[in-house]
Amino acid sequence: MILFGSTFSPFVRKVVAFAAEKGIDLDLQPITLNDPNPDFRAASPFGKMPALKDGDFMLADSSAICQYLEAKQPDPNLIPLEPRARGRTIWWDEWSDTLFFACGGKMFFNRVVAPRFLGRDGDLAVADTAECDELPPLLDYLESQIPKSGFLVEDRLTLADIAVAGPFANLAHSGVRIDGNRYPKIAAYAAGILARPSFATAVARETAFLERVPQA
Ligand SMILES: N[C@@H](CCC(=O)N[C@@H](CS)C(=O)NCC(=O)O)C(=O)O
Repeated sequence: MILFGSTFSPFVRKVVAFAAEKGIDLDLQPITLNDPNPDFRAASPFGKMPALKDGDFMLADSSAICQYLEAKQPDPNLIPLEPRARGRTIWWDEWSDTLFFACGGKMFFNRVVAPRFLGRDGDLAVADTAECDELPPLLDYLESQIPKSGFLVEDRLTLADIAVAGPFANLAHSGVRIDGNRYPKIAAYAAGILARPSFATAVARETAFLERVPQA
């Protein structure tokens, strides 16, 4: 199976980690923003990463791809079957893809993507407002929701944790440090999930890449 994308995208990183936790081999083919690669364009009609090609089957969108992989290879189960747990898992996936990304994406785009990848200035005021005003309510909510087990749903790893913890790598790349005094659960939670081998390799590669790419 081919996955088009870059793990700098939290959506791509989510699929890479999800597949790794299931033991599914993905051939990650690097894609940049607005990439004209025809196979990628065929798999992702609106040009967004990630996109999957499995033989003659193509699919875009990280959540759709995770659902596809889960149906294709049910073990180990990462999207619970019990109705409430499943609903909560989809809630967290959605929370991360919409609310969390709407905030974190402003920091990552303006502090990293624009200056480091696109060679132009980002809007640092937008990034700063996101960090100071938009991030705290999201973190306050997450801090209130993390159970003692360290997993958001069913006290075991699910798509919820993969979706929610992954973007903390983007926050780190954007220079955001989680205050362990204010957010002790989040600090431990994000560090623990991102230390899993399913995330650690990609995140280490991203960090090493950023160290080599100069600021604009
Ligand atoms: N809901 C989609 C979002 C995908 C997405 O927005 N990806 C971004 C990168 S983080 C992208 O490809 N942006 C390129 C563009 O909008 O042209 C998913 O879960 O995969």
